[in-house]
Amino acid sequence: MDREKLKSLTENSVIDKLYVEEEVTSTNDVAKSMSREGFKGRALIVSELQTKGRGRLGRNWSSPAGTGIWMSLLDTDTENLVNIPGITLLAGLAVAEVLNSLSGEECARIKWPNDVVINGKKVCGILTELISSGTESTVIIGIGINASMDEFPEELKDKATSVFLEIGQKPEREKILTGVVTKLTEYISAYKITGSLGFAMDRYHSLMVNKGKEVILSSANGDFYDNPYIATGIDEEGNLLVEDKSGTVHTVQSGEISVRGVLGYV
Ligand code: BTX
Repeated sequence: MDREKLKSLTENSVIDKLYVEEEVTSTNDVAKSMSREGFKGRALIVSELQTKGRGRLGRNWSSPAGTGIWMSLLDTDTENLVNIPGITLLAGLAVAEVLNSLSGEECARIKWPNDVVINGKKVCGILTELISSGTESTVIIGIGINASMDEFPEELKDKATSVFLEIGQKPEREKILTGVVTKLTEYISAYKITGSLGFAMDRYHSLMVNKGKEVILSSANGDFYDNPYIATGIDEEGNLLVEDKSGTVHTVQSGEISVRGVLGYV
């Protein structure tokens, strides 16, 4: 990652601090340490390689060197952030919009709550974490985008893809990163001011891959669901709305519940 090509982010005050690393365990871990050490403001941590990239619920996130965008945006100004899961949705929207402007088509879609997919495969994953100490809290938005991989390990072949494989160009990672962080910080500011996802709702719905589709809900603790449901959209807090067979609408919070399509992942 060329630090020079990222400097507009600090010059334009999109972020206060930029850290470009060669190797870290996880950019979210670095952000957590910074928060514990008293950092105040907005920082971006980017690394060429993550040795312990993380997904949700302790899952692994494959983060090889040089071909991906592995980053965390840390923000300690959380006073007006009413709802943390909403941030994950805004990050997905920012990534999908930037990838679509690169390709010139609406090929990147959002799979609620935290993936961006192209042609049914995951091109980006998002892990938002909140660190609280006393009355203060920090939000850490970890974003992983598969940029220029031309292949994936066997276990990911069926579900993972990259910008290169789908859009056909080896993208300039710095350009995607700058676009995503700029858009995301604008969205976060709007979210803090309005306290609702209303301002992004139409755009979110138009890019939501599972909207109007049958979905299967499942959870690790084996809760019973009357599957399948139809996903009808999101509400202003970022919850998923699903309709059961009798037409009753239910609200699904992200977290322990996983959502997949009737015929597979999407
Ligand atoms: P998730 O729990 O929704 O998805 C994790 C699952 O995705 C894995 O179990 C695996 O099946 C699949 N997977 C693993 N690696 C990849 C990959 N590179 N591409 C596509 N699919 C993959 C998603 O969690 C949240 C991921 C956030 C990653 C960022 S990178 C920067 C920051 N640092 C960090 O440690 N995590 C975040």
